[in-house]
Amino acid sequence: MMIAVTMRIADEVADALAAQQAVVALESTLLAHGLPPGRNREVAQRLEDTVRAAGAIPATIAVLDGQPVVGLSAAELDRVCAPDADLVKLSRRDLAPALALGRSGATTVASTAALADAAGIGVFATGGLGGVHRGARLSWDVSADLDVLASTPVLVVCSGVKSVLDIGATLEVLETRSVPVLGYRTDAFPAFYLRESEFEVPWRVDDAAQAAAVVAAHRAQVPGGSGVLLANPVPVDHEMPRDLHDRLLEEGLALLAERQVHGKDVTPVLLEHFHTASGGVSLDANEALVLSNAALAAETAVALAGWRE
Ligand code: PSU
Ligand code: MN
Repeated sequence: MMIAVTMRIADEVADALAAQQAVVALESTLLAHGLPPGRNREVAQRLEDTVRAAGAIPATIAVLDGQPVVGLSAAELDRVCAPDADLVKLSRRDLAPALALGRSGATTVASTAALADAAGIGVFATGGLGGVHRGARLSWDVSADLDVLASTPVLVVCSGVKSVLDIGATLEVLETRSVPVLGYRTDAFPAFYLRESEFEVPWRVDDAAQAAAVVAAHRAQVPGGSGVLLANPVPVDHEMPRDLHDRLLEEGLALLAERQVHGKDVTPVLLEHFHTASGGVSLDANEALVLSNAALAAETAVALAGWRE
């Protein structure tokens, strides 16, 4: 039996998709669980404005009252960003329970990419991709984001993965799962708050047209249905000072152990520690990098739309 996905696609997004115009998906977990109330609503607006300024239509995605919504209205963004929103963090495995039980939740990279693909959107911008956690050998904590990238033909534009992860192991999984990894104007894989990790990217592109060409070739000529990762370092002016970063990371990891934080709470707890303990420095970095990724995603989506003409 086929069950139709009863997602709601905003008119503007549906029109743009029908006309094969550029659309960029945006996720809601970074708003609801990655940024503090107030600031999250400002960033949500700036993200959408940035996508529009680059000539694409934004589609922020969440699940509201059991329905996937692709292209949140202003009122729905208010709801997702409200201090008392109390939204569940929904990965792809959580979608069916949320839909069937009529719940509301914010979507991660994994669930946003899956819903974007189902809606026909091929380009998605976020801050940092989830990955293999430190100590995963014992905890088995590997983000579902990697699995979805391996099986969903969406371009994900991000600033690499958070330095709280095991970056080398994350890159190994991406290689195993045949996900092309492109560095945007960089030879080093970025580490979210930091422009460079100690790991190289396998491929480098220097403009959105090159990124679009790789995505087009991957989709049209390479068998298999994996996505593509475009890694764009945090803008130079907003990179965190490395010593501050290293100190907060050490503290954050100790905090996780002390409070015995596991599973999907790990990322929000760490981000919160960075934001409060850095006096806002990490918040500025986080905002700057997601905005930069939204702009690059929109530029690439515009180039891809031109490719089809
Ligand atoms: N980027 C940000 N802030 C975030 C995230 C990304 O700037 O909060 C979220 C994404 O939704 C990503 C999630 O999917 O962190 C990873 O969570 P986990 O490690 O539990 O899979
Ligand atoms: Mn996890």
